[in-house]
Amino acid sequence: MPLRHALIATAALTLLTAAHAQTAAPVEARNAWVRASVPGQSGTGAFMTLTARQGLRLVGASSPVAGVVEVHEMRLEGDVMRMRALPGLDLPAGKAVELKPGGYHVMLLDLKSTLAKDSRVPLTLRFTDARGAASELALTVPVAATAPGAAPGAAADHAGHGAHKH
Ligand SMILES: [Cu+2]
Repeated sequence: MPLRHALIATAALTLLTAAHAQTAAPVEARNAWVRASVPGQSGTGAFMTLTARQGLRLVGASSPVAGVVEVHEMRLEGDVMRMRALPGLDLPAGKAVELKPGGYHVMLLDLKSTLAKDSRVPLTLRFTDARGAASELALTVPVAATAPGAAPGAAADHAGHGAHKH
């Protein structure tokens, strides 16, 4: 039955393609973290450094812990910090783009629960390339109060931590 064989071959090829796409992520995400929230808080930010292998655009994201996830920019307008949603964030090939407090971030809105420090949050980023082809990167992001491994001086609240050494 040649037709049946052809169908099976097509299915196998599709599976191989999917597996390959998972191992060769189009974007590397480093130092990802989500800022912990307090009870009643409706939104929080996710931060990371993204490096795309080929030019891509971050066009959206989703997470089971948030009703809405947007790509945001925070910047100073006059002397007021304002946040706005971006239709997309360009990731030039091979260039590290930093998403950090006070700058670009992924905004989790309509939080469905409190995000406790040291828990983890699934976050899927969506990209398109120059031809409009879509890709995704699924992350599991640690929740923290401040940026993990922040450079000395970057975290102003270190003073309150005492002298615990592990
Ligand atoms: Cu925001």
